Amino acid sequence: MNRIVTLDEFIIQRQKDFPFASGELTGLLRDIGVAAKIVNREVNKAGLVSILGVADGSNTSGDTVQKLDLYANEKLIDCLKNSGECCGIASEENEDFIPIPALADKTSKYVVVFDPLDGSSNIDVNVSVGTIFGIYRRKSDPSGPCTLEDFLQKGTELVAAGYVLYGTSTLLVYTTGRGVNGFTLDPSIGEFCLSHRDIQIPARGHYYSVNQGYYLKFDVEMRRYIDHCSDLNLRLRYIGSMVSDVHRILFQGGIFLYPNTRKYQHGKLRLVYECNPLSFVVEQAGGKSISCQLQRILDIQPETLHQRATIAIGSPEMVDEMKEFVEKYSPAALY
Ligand code: P6P
Repeated sequence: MNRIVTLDEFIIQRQKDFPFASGELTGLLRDIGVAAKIVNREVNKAGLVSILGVADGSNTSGDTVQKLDLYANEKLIDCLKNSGECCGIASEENEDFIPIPALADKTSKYVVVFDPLDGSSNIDVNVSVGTIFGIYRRKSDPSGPCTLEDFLQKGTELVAAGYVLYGTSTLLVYTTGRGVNGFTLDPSIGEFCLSHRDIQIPARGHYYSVNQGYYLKFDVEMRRYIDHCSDLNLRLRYIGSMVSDVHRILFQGGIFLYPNTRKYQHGKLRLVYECNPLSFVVEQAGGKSISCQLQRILDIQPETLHQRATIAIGSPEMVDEMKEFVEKYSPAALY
């Protein structure tokens, strides 16, 4: 039986890969692991305590905010604030970024972006939800507070990214740009333990994941590609929680699509704290991630914190195929 490798141990082992590492990134990743354990504890008993149900508000996305969203947001912010390892936070639940004053003699060089509880509409029906996070090096003057520019960096600038999936088990998957590894929470010892080493996405898979209910609202090229998936007898799997849907695609192969619709003309999903971190993970596992206008997600320059993007993410051969359909059938391609 393989020896248990905890998340902390793994992060510290891997820190040696970075000769100039000062331990701050290590500390940040560990803080996110702690926050994930705290959120997991509440997610797992959400049905028993009064944090179910809808909080009286909506977030910057206009989504109705579930109490567990707020709880997860608070815990992540608290853990990151107390660590002194980051100088700023941007969250789906907060209109503006949150500068974090330096502790004593520390000047942190990182900022963190996250969606504290993605897929929260699934909470009350006991379907898996997740946390998505990304870590950037700050670009602003380290002697002062962080600025918006620190958060509006391309995904290619990500130092680390990952997600926590609160499902049948609680799994933390992350990358620091040297491959992707997964850690399953062992509740008996309260530790995330290495369970999926060096995750590689299959070149193609049997699944496609899209909200078929919007089919008639998609552009013709996307409808043609979705018809192609159906013609191939691929299986449609759509949970309505991006982390869960992308996680299946990462592990079993396939493609996840959220194209533009009449309601979401630039797509629904958020570029900075949903699409970019998951795209970094999937690319590091050998996959691809592009917008439905065929731009590599990680190359898109964010203009605003809560900017939306269309996305096609997953197995490289399937993303390439989708690209061919767009090139062949989009009206722009016909002229
Ligand atoms: P729709 C959850 O609200 C979310 O932001 C993503 O996690 C998910 O992929 C998407 O929205 C689902 O959106 O329009 O299909 O309900």
